[in-house]
Amino acid sequence: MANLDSVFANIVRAPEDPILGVTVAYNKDPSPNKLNLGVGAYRTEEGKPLVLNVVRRAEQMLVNDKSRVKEYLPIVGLADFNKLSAKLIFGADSPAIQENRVTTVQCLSGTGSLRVGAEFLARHYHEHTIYIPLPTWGNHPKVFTLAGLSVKTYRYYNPATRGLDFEGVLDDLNAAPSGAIVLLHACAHNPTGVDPTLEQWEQIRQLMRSKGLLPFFDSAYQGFASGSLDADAQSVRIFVADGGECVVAQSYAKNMGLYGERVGALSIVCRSADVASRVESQLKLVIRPMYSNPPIHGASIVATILKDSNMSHEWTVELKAMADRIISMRQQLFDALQAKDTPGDWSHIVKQIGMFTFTGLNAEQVAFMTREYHIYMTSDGRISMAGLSSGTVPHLADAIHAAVTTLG
Ligand code: PLA
Repeated sequence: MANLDSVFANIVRAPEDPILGVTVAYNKDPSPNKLNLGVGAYRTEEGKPLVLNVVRRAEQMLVNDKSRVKEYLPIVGLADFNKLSAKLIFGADSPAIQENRVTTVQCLSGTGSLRVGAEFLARHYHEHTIYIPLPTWGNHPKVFTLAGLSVKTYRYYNPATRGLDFEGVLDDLNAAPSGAIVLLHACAHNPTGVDPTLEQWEQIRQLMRSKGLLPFFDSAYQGFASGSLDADAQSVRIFVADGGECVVAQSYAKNMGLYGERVGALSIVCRSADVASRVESQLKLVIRPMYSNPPIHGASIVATILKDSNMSHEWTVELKAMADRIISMRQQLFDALQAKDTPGDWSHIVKQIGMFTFTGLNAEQVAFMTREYHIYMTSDGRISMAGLSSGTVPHLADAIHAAVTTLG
């Protein structure tokens, strides 16, 4: 009765998010052996979340600094953070930065940066179609559609080779209308773990520039793919080196472990300083009615670390250790499946890059692993390697073996 009286009585229950919903299901499972390999969140060998030492140190310094206050930041965020973020992705000696052709605004992590960038493009860019890779991070189409862009896909992954469908990429981008926006994963493509080589990036760049396609980079894993911040930014940097324009969304969730602090940046590289400053003035009009201005704490952590060379170095060492642990998980899982003679070719586990392995397991096999082994992962067969440890590899290998042999 009371229910019928509600003005919301007709609301239909929405499904859980395909990625974050995996954690919801995991949290409800009472099994002591349960394993969450859904969301891309780094865990230690002990299976615990990690706060980097350098982050703890920076936070301590911030807390001890009594001159710090809690005033609002400007609409575009913390100035130091923005400058340092641009340097991190474009390189300290980037001509675009030196020529003041880049505008960078602090946003709510990677997602917020993508959203602000997309809303800006929907309002001020002449072409409203954005091409996203197939497959891509599940939130991309939702973010871009809600921002007012129209989403199309380009071929990216070839399930037969478990590698890049490079011909498909080139053909589909070649067929895109001139001026269309193209979403590119800067490194560690999610969910496939398949990245173009530098030579392939160069060909993509040439094609995109010749057709006037606008690159929109999503950089959510800088440093996580190879362990090197510079190596993982190469794709972005070759596009900036040619003097052309591009849009970049950066996240510090993974590489600095600042997930819940929601720290990120949106940069727009323009042809001139004058254009960049006008673009920035319009970005402020996008941000102000959305959330007014961004939070201060996380950005202050990042700025504290990046402006100090010792702390920056300490960060790169800790980042490399995370990347290396993930790479060693790949080897351990591959070895465990080899040792069990699990049917199939599993070499893609060691070939793929970044946080995830795109296993090739189907939704039915994933459901089986969750039901029988309490292993939680997204239904597309993606495994977060960062959630795995030496102790849990055998359990996962058992589950994959059973899924493959039982369900073919
Ligand atoms: N872009 C890509 C390619 C991502 O994989 C993610 C996060 C983001 C942006 C957004 O991250 P941020 O807003 O937290 O900075 N993807 C995660 C988490 C790690 C998620 O889905 O929100 C994933 O498990 O795919």
